[in-house]
Amino acid sequence: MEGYDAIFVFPKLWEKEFNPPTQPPFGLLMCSDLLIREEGLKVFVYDERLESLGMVNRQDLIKAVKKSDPLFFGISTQSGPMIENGLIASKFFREECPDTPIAWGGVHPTLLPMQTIEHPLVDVVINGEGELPILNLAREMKKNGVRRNKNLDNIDGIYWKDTQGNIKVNKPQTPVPNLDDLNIRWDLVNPKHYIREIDGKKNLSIITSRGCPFRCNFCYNVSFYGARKFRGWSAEKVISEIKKIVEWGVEYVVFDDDYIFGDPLRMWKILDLRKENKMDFEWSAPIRGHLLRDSLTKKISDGGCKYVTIGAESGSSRMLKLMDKDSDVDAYYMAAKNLKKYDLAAQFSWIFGFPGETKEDLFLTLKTIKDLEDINPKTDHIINVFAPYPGTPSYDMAVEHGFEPPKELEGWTSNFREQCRKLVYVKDKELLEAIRWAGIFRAMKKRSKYYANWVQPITQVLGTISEIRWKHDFYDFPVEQDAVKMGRRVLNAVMKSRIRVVNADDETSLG
Ligand code: B12
Ligand code: SF4
Repeated sequence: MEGYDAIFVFPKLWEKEFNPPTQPPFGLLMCSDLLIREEGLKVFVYDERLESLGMVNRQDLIKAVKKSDPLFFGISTQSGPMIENGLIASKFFREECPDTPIAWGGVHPTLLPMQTIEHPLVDVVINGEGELPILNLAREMKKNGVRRNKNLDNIDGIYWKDTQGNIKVNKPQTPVPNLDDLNIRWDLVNPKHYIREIDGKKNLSIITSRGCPFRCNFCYNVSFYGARKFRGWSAEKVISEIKKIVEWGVEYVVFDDDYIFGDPLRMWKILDLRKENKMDFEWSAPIRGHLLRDSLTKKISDGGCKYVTIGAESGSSRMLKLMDKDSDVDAYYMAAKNLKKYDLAAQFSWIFGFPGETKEDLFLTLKTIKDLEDINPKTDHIINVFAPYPGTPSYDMAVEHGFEPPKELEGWTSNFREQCRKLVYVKDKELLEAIRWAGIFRAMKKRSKYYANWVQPITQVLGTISEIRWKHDFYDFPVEQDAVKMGRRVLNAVMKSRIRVVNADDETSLG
């Protein structure tokens, strides 16, 4: 096996994945594009999520590292358990190639660049979009030899450490001006690993744009891409990329953009081109509730849309204002009616536990959910507990309300969704957790067929108990919740024991 010039890892999100993901690590596949086309580099992308599903083998990563003398290693991470897994991989890289820089990029390092670069296993932080900074890092290493802590003053958009360990903050980068110049390098993964058959149709995700014209104050967008900034592939490029995946048998495209309707004219052109090219792929996408007027709902339904996801957040107008949602609850009722009229299914997601939320707000949201289900039974409702992610305006609100953020990178590993009790400003914690779990189990029961065979009966039992709770607003004695948490704790304990092995300097840590 020949060596690689660049080795990237997309760490797993959980200790064990139960379902194959439908999204490849898009960020890494796009960063790799310029490395390959501009510099002719040989790139290895390892998606750790596929490991416990038996689709990739850790030995391949180990072999790749041992046989290579790369220009850098790269880790991509969101906030959450990916951080811990990213550190495990970084430790292995440091041991194998002590003088090769380890670069971290992605949402979390961008939102908290200083805390990330302070970690001894991180040499460079990519702040924001990665394509140009990582290309320039590769060029620098190629030109003057691979060395950790070498002078990187001339690379925009990074944080780095010099030979004395001083942290340097370079000026912000200018992102790639024309996104049409960037491709998703599907050739670096096996696309089949991400194609999932759901309801007899082959599904695959794609991302066609970046940013969002809205300003919801809990969303990473405001800090990552800049408030209200939206750009995307041209409609022609979107269609040609979809043609590519349709050739692999994909019949249903999941648009995983933050907000694909950010430029409505572009979206209409995509739908026109779909028609002109006689393409019949079906699709789902996120949309704002207020857009779903009669005419627009008809238009997307005629254009192949089958499912939309709506970040509804709250059934309380007061809370929506606090979140800068720029939307009102009426819009959700309108959306549910029009979606029913054109036979579209939808997922509404809700945030519980936002700073300042009262019990009254919480029950307003519950009532809204029940109303929407009555109007349109083809709606799923996902309840999330608000996670104060760094770098967002609502994070500052949470801190004002007494939230104590982790002081070190590792601290962000704990999955916030399990951390409701730690959110000091959340009143009625037990009630909120019980409602959230009931919501999760109900949704799982509805989507039972998407889970592994052995999980399905569990979802049926838990879902049935939750439906009874939901109907009668009875949330005491949450035994089913405790059982699931215990299962999670066992998995987490397995994970912790692995980390102890790593910390004890065991060379087989990655094996
Ligand atoms: C797909 C997706 C997922 C997938 C993950 C697979 C994947 N491929 O990322 C799944 C479904 C598993 C997932 C789960 C969750 N997600 Co998610 N997800 C996304 C989504 C929609 C797309 C990610 C993506 O591919 N983006 C497109 C690429 C091009 O952008 P990118 O990844 O940021 O990469 C660019 C740069 O960041 C950088 N870069 C990234 N990595 C690296 C590495 C190196 C070395 C370099 C040089 C550069 C670099 O360069 C890339 C190109 O410019 C984003 C929203 C978004 N549009 O980004 C949310 C998002 C990342 N998810 C988010 C959240 C909150 C979650 C969940 C907690 C949701 C939930 N409540 O369940 C969970 C749990 C995540 C966890 N860490 O445990 C938040 C992240 C907040 C945060 N602080 O991390 C986001 C931003 C959504 C949002 N609007 O809030 N998610
Ligand atoms: S509409 Fe969605 S993507 Fe846009 S800012 Fe609000 S939460 Fe973020």
